[in-house]
Amino acid sequence: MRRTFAMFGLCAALSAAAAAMAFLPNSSEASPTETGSPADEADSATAIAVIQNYAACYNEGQATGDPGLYVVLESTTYVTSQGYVTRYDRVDDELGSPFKTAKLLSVDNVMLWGDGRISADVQVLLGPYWFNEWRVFLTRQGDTWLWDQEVSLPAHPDVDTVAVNGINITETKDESTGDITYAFVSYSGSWDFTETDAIIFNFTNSGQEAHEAILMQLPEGADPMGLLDGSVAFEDVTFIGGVFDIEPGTSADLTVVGLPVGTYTLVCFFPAPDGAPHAAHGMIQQFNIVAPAS
Ligand SMILES: [Cu+2]
Repeated sequence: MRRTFAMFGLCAALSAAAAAMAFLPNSSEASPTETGSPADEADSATAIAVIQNYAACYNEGQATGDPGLYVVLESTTYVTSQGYVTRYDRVDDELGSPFKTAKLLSVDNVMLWGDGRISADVQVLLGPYWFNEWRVFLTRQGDTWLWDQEVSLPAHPDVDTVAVNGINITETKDESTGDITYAFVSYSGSWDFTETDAIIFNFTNSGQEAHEAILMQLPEGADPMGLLDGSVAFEDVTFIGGVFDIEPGTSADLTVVGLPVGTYTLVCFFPAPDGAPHAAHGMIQQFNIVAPAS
């Protein structure tokens, strides 16, 4: 049974356990192969309440400039998994999060696990367009359930039409100079994609290095190379979403809903062997969302 939520909830302090103390989630890519056991109604209600509260605190934390409101609801394991040594580092960083809202769309399939954790499958919109589907694990600390892990699940946005656009990531070495050119290559041969309810960009890494694909919108008419020479400031860039750490030989999805007609940019900032970002060696690509032919 899928619970859906029409509105943002209220952020409540769930317990006094936490001392005073973004979502650029570094979710693990592998889908879980094992399953837990189905939760009963009481445990399901608990998990749903904890997740609703976390989302509410995320929104309040972003709106008020106090990310501590939700970082306090995260386990140490989670904070560390996001690349931070302490909660304070994470709070500092979250102040600059490009995703000011997390809209919880549904919570489903609550399960109990042998390690004492509880999970639920969650659909959430980060910012206006970036659709994420995660299995969220909660861990118990004293009388509080904390946000412990996100595992990416295949995205199934609840919309009428979903388009899938395949994008290959290639590395081409010039044998005479040794220089490597990196590229996003559209399977369809076109960088015009028709506007629709949801679009899944499926990236396949055909190279030998890890890559990322960050989706952003630059100021109207800006030259994307301006991201590299500083003539386009990051403050003027709108981050839409992204997939991070696409290992060689793997593929990863980036799902957006309701992305409007316009020009967008895909970019990878991972460093090439010469230390420059891949973007400086070709891994920066603009595309258009175009209106459907009438
Ligand atoms: Cu790259």
